[in-house]
Amino acid sequence: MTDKAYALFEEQQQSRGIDLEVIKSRLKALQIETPSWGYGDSGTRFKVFQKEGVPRDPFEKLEDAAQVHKVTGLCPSVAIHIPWDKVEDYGKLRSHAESLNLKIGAINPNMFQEEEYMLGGVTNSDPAIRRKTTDHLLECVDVAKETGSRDLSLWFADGTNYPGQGSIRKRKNWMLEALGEMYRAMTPEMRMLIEYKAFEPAFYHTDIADWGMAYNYAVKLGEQAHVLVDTGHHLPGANVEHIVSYLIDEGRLGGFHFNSYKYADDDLIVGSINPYELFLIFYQILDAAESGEERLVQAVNNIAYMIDQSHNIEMKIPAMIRSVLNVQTQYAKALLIDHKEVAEAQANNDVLGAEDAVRRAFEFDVTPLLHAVREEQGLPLDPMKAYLSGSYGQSILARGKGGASW
Ligand code: LRH
Ligand code: MN
Ligand code: MN
Repeated sequence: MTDKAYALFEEQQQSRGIDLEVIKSRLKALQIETPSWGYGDSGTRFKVFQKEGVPRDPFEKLEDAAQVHKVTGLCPSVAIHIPWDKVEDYGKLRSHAESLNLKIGAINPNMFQEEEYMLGGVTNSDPAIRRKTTDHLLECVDVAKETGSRDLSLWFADGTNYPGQGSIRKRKNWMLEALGEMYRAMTPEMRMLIEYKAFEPAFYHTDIADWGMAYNYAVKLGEQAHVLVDTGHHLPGANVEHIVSYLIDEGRLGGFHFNSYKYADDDLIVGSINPYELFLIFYQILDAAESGEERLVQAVNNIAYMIDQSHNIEMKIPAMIRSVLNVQTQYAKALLIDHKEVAEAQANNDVLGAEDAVRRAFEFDVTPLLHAVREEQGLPLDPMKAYLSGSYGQSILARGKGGASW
């Protein structure tokens, strides 16, 4: 059945001049980092729900992440958040990850959950609070050294709720001061990924509100600083794929925090609300890669794909499996775009032809392709089914309720 479906798919794609061997090897190279906090209990400001079987510490979070990698083959690294994942010995956490066939990925400092941060961390008007926050950033550089992590991803909750509450210009410069101090502490291999967010928890102004501000900081800091695009952090209607393309061309797209939103920073499963946007993001990435220009190919190769979601009502591990499979599916579809056809239509000012060449790839059913890739990699054809029919989900129930939460 699978063979027959693949043979048909192959015939269909061959007739379009698509080389499936190249596409399969690109699919096998896709890596998506999962976040430690996506395995813990989470909720909204109204309630954090306690689920049975949630990991009780960072070691157990890695064990759950290993299950996602085991059935999908897509997630060899896990981002951690400090101090949510603070441990005595990061070498031990790293070894634990390695014993599970995983690596520790991006280090995320937490600058929003202490009383002192109410009016800001690095942009607080109190120099002692700015110092404390900057010290935490420096501590995270040390953690990255111990875990062998390349990326430090920074999201700042800093902002104000009312006009006049703070000096926007002073805060801008305090931000640069703190980032600069951290930047200078990094090793040459490390990267600083600067995340932006339009609003929330600050509702009047946010110190790094959009990609332009993040980009400006990155340029001021140096080559090791890049922009992190969290797909849920834009105002409704923003053209995220435009931002992606612009940043790739500037060599400053550090990576993604993937999730979905309907209204704002909803942190829903990536691809669950607007899969076409995800597909179009990959279209821009592949368009840059296809150009063959060395600087663009390099920019694309350096993009870190990460999930950033809060699974409030879902079972954590299956929610993560669904998420990475959704990313894989949209990537597979984008790989079917015939870039030559698009370029020809563009050259002829054939608006509808160009749109059709892009959209048509989205409309293919890539199931046979994904099955073939998984089969060749010795992975279960249906990763979700494989996880749900295994015993791990049952075995973790012994952890009880009241696991780690953010
Ligand atoms: C808050 C947020 C942000 C960070 C994450 C840890 O908006 O979701 O995206 O990356 O918390
Ligand atoms: Mn994020
Ligand atoms: Mn967010």
